[in-house]
Amino acid sequence: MKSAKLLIVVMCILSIGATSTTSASSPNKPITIEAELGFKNIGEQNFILEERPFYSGGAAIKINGSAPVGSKAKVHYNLSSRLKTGQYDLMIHYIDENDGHSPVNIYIGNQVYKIIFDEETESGFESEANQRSALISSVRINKNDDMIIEGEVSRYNSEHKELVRLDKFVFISK
Ligand SMILES: [Ca+2]
Ligand SMILES: [Ca+2]
Ligand SMILES: [Ca+2]
Repeated sequence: MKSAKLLIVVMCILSIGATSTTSASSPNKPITIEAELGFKNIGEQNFILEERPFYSGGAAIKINGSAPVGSKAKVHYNLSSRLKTGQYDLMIHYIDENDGHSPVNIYIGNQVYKIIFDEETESGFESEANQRSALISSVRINKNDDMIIEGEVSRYNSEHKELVRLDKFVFISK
């Protein structure tokens, strides 16, 4: 019993030490932008909020289910208020539904990055098991650059649709 208590005390000290070390050297501390915060729709189709306990921050966004297959929705994020000029790795956290292969374009500054939501997942709707992430290496962020994400509603082997569910974006400074 005594040794168990001692172990807990030692673990606490270690974790405090680790925390302070991390915050002291923070140039590479990831910056998270939740997809559901501060998003602004542009264009004809809209992204809408979806709240679920398993999402980061308790929510994500998806394209409105009434949008037809092949239609595109765009969402805009202001980056300059959160990120300094520099080079970043960008991790996009999303839900891959098995009823579509949606192409997604990420516009940052004058560059465009493309990913496709085409992983074989368990189901065609939002679930913890369908959470996926995509890494875009070495993204250059210049002053006043914004990010626009354009997703396309798609259909694959199903009567249902993939609605491009986006959870969060994590920028890791290089
Ligand atoms: Ca998919
Ligand atoms: Ca679906
Ligand atoms: Ca989220």
